[in-house]
Amino acid sequence: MSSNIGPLAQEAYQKYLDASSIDDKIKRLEEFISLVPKHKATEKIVALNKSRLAKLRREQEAEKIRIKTTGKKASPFSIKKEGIQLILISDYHSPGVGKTSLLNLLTGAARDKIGKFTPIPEIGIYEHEKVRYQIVDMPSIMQEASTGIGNGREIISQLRACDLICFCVDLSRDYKEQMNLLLTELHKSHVRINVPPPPVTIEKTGSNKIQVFYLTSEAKENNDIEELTERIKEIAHAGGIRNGIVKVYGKIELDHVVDSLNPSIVYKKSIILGTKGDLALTKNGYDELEKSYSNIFPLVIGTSVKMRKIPGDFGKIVLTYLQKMKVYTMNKGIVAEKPLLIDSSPNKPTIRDVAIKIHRSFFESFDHAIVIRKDARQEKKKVGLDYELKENDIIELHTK
Ligand SMILES: Nc1nc2c(ncn2[C@@H]2O[C@H](COP(=O)(O)OP(=O)(O)OP(=O)(O)O)[C@@H](O)[C@H]2O)c(=O)[nH]1
Ligand SMILES: [Mg+2]
Repeated sequence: MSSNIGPLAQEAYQKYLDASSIDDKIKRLEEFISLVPKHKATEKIVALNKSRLAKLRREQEAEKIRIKTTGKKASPFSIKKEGIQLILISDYHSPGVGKTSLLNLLTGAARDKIGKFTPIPEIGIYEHEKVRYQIVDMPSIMQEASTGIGNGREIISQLRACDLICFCVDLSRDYKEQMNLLLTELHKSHVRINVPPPPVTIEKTGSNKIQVFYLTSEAKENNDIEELTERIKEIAHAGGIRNGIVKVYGKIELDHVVDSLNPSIVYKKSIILGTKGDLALTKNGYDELEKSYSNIFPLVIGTSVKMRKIPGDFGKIVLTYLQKMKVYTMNKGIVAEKPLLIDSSPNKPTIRDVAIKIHRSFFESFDHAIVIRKDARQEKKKVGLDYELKENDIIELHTK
């Protein structure tokens, strides 16, 4: 972060980013503003955060009025995200797969709820190498959850916003039944699992009918482009588009075109957590499960709460899977306690990503950065915006 801000303010800002409730956000932001040294170079940052604070206060007021007039508090299903959010789900028809047990093993939360049906979400915070993961133990998913059965709508709307969906599957029982229900209900709810968004976009225009453009060399390698173009036009037309531009960026299927017409589709990363790995024959269950779904799930982790077995570096595994990388910011030689997470894909992360992530104003007034990389030949380097970063780099940004 900019050397103008100071380590205490930096830390307060991180706490503000991590805060989950409006009240907490307001408190943290007030703290941040009070800690920023006030001078010319910080004027912009202070002003911007004061206007954020005003917005939060308006939201707080609106919420108070809402509760007063409707008498309703926010639903227990509407969960404010904190850190990296993982949601544990399972199939209702195979009760007690062990979600609450896993939540408790990772976070210590909800000990007294194990072995009882979980009707509303339970939440805990798991920390690994100073990264916070919010673990949400959802009530199990019923058949037809996609139509709203068993709080289906509330559960799915949370899944749509999370960072990682964890399918919890009891390895001592029929895994196919459990997987089928979850995959079916998510698909029907327009949640796509472990596939990237298709390389096609559709924009409506005022005139010129429907035009299709193949914009990359990969896109131009689609089979029988003429035929494909006609089909795309038909699908777009059937989807209500009379005039529009379809841009194709890679190899596509017609289903991709249908999906891209549906704004409610989300693309989510997901893993499987096999549970009860201590029970008889679960080794076979795990092997079969991993093999049968290897085309959809590249990561299946076997666990046993009874044996307290879950990878010790579960957090790191999740970060890698989500293609996120951890770096540290530094200010006047003091390294921030909390790491900063940046995307390590599709492009290699650079100083630019860090500057933008911290605050656009740091990027705009960027002068240079100092990067400290332990074990590197030259441990300390002065670098520019394009410098590529590695895990655990320590970065000090200097503004003009
Ligand atoms: N043998 C064994 N039993 C386990 C394990 N994990 C959980 N259990 C038991 O399985 C039962 C159900 O566990 P819960 O964690 O409550 O299951 P859940 O998925 O939260 O269940 P619902 O909330 O009803 O969906 C409890 O009696 C747990 O003690 C495990 O790793 N091994
Ligand atoms: Mg439970």
